[in-house]
Amino acid sequence: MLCKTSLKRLIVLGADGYLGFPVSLHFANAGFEVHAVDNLSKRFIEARVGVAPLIPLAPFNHRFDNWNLANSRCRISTHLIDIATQSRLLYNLIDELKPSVIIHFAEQPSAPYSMRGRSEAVDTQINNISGTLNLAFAIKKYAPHCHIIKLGTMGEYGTPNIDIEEGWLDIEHNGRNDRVMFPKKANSFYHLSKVHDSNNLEFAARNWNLMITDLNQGIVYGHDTDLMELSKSTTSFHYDSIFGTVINRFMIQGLCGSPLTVYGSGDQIRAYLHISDVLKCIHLAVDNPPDPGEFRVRNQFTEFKSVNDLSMIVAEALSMLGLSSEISHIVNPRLETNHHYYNPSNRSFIELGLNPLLLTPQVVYDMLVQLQPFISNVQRDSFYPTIKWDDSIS
Ligand code: USQ
Repeated sequence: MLCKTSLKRLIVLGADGYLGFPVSLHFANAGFEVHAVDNLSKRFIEARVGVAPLIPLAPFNHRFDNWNLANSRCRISTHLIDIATQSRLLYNLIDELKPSVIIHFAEQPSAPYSMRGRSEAVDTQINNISGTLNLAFAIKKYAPHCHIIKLGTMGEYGTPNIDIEEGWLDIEHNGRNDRVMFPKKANSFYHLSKVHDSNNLEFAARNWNLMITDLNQGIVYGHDTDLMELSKSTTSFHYDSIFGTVINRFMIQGLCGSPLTVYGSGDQIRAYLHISDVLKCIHLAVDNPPDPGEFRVRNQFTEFKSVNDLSMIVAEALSMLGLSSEISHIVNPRLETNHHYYNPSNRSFIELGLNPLLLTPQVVYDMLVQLQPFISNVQRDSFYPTIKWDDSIS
């Protein structure tokens, strides 16, 4: 069923995932007509590598049932489409809906999975790059005024020895000036897939006059949002070494009385944001589209910290719950620089009015309280990393 107002029609690609699901609910709640698209590939990969979300998920088309029952005015429609291999179905969808906005999460999201071996590296890049290219062609043909919001990653930049700007860099070379895309030095085949996406989308914006925002997102943490309470459903929260992001892993490890697994020295610094700030940032991006032909990059994070700092904040929150914790430095399975300069900018969202929820022991404590009832579901054998960057299956 289509809502009457076509001005606010929005498609979420990858709506079955950790972020795509709450983002779909958020925009439906804000009055958009939301179409949720997924190919369920993450569920297949989970089964293949033997991990599962902390809280089991209902089938994709049932995850929105409670929402739709309570919100008959504008339901969330689901569409089972693999945008990487079913370009015809994607074309048909874009042609039929003529959306105003597309938010694109539909990619293989795990750096460790992409480093498991040749086959996973190839699958990650073919899937991610093909899906994004198919989308760019579909938009060019059927909805050239649609704003594409693509989820990229802060990991595209790596850890350069200069300040990280928002996607672009003004340079002077041999007395001449130019504005170039910021140099990229990603640390996994997954992060590289996003670099290639950025290059392809910048080309599409420049040559086809498309409106594209690339959100270079930091590492997300957190579980619940008010909307998930309303929909009586949950998001795909992982704590395992393949899909779990570091703060989420530390929280579950600590609740289970297992050591927090700091990789290497723990001095590596990354950019982070709470899941509720993902919703705020994406809404700001929707409200502030680029001009036609503009490839707008926004760095989507709220703060940056070392892994050691994170482990200490989580340990303090665990102590507020009466739990003691051990911080264990294990051999880093990844090849990443431990001691490095790191100074990325997130000016554009701050200038748009983002008021961040920063990581404090109290914020972690509140998440621990939400997660504690599900601890009996945890598979503890997934705490320790099994994939090594320099020892991938050939
Ligand atoms: N780390 C630990 N212990 C752990 C897990 C991770 O010390 O048990 C360290 C890692 O060595 C790394 C940092 O924590 O230095 C972050 O690791 P992560 O697994 O939380 O994040 P990453 O693999 O970089 O990727 C995640 C998401 C990805 C997103 C990215 C944002 O999986 O989808 O794009 O965060 S960013 O890294 O900023 O590119």
